[in-house]
Amino acid sequence: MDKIQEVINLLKDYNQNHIIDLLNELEGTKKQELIDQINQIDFHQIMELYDNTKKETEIKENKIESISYIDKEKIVKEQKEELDSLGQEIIQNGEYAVVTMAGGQGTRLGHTGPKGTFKLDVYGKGKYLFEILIDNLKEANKKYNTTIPWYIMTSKENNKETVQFLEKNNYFGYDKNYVTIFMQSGLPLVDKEGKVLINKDLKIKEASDGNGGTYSSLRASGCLADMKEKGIKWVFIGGVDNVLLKMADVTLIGMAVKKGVQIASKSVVKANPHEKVGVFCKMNGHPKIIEYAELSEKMAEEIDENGELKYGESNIMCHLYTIDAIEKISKETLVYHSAFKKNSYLDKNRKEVIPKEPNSYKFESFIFDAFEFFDEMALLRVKREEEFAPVKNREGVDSPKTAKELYEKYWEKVKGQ
Ligand code: UD2
Repeated sequence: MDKIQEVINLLKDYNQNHIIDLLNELEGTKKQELIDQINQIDFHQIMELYDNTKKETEIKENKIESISYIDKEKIVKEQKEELDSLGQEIIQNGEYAVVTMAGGQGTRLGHTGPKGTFKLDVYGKGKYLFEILIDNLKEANKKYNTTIPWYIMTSKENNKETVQFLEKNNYFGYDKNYVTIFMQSGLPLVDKEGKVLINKDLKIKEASDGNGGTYSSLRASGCLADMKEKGIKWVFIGGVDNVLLKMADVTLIGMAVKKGVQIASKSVVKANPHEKVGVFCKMNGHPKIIEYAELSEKMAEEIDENGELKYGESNIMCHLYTIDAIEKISKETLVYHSAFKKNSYLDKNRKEVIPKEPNSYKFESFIFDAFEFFDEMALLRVKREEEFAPVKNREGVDSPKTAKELYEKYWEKVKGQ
C-alpha cells in the first residue's frame, strides 16, 4: 500500500477526515511536509488526551498535608555560612548548570515574540528579560570565578526568533560556548469535536507541550549528555519571566547538599488565596505542587492553627535537581493537563478564524509533576520583594509595571548596602 494511502487510513481511523481534504488540496513539498508531520504525531495519545477532557477528573482519595520549609530569613549566620560555602564549592568546581524554560507563548503579556525579548523599561534604556537573566549569571561567574553552562529551552514557535535575538545581541556578552539553545516538542491543538486544528501554514497546528517537556527535551537534545560530560552534578531550572530570579543561589544549593535530597525548590508566601501560583504540599507522602487552575476553593482558603494559609507556600519556578534526578525523570512520562483556550485556525475554506471564545484544547505537562517521583524535597522560603517579580500580564498584577517597581526597589536597596 503506498505511503499516501497509509496516511489516509490513519486519518480515517482517528476521525480526522478534514485533514484528508487538506492533503488532497496540497502538492509538492507542502504535501510532503504535512505527511511528515502526520507521521510524527501520536494520534492515539492525542485522542486519549481529548477523551480525558470529557471525563470528570476522579478525585482519588488523596492524603494532602502541608510541606515543611526552611525560611531563608531565619537561618542563623553560622549555618548560612556553612550552606553558602557548600553551594559555592559546587559552582566553583564547575558542577552547576542552569536551564531557562523559555518555550512559553507569553500570550497574556501581549508581547509578539519570545518573552525573553520583552524589554522592561528600567534604567532609562531598558533591559530585555534575557539580558536580566544573563546579568545575573555573569555576576555569579565573576563572584565564583567560573562560567556556568546555560541551557535555554525554546518551542517550535519561538526558537528561530530566540536564536536570532541572542545572536544579534551577541548573547549580551555571555560566552556563547557555554550557551546551548534546545527545542521542546509540541502537541496538536484539538477542537471540541476532537478535530486537530489547521494552522495558517497549511499544517496541523501544534503548541508547546508544557514546561514538563523540559526533562525529555534535555535528554532528546543531547543537553543531558553534555551536562554529564561536563561533570555537572546540580541543575537549576528556572523561568524566563521573573526579573528577580537568582540563577545561582549558593544557599539553595548548600541546603540541598546538606539535606541530602535529590530535588529542592523555593517558595514565597502566597499574596492571597487566589493568587495565580502553584502551591507546595505533600500528597500521599510525596512532595507536590498543585497548580492554581486545579486548586480547590477549600484548599486555597484553608487556614492553619496560626491563622495563616495552610497551603501558602507558592511556587516561583526555582527548581534544583541532582543530575541523577533529571536523568531519572527524563525516562518517566508526566501527566498531561488540558486547558480550553482560544486558538486561531483555518476553516474549511482556508480562511483564518480568530475565535472570540475558547475553542480548543491545549495539552501541557507541568515541570513540578515530577516531584511525586521522590519521597523528599528541600524547600527554601524566600522574600517576595527580593526574589519574585514575574512579568505575566499586560497590566495589573505580575505586569511590567509591578516588575519594574520591584526590580528598581531591589537594586536601589542592594546599591544602598
Ligand atoms: C507558572 C507556574 C505556577 C507559578 C507561576 C508563577 C508552572 C506549570 N506553573 O505558571 O505554578 O509558579 O508560574 O508566575 O510552572 N514554559 C515553557 N514551555 C511551555 C510552557 C511554559 O518553557 O510549553 C515556560 C514559560 O516560558 C515560563 C514558565 O514555563 O518560563 C512558566 O510558564 P507559564 O508562564 O505558562 O506558567 P504560569 O505563569 O501559568
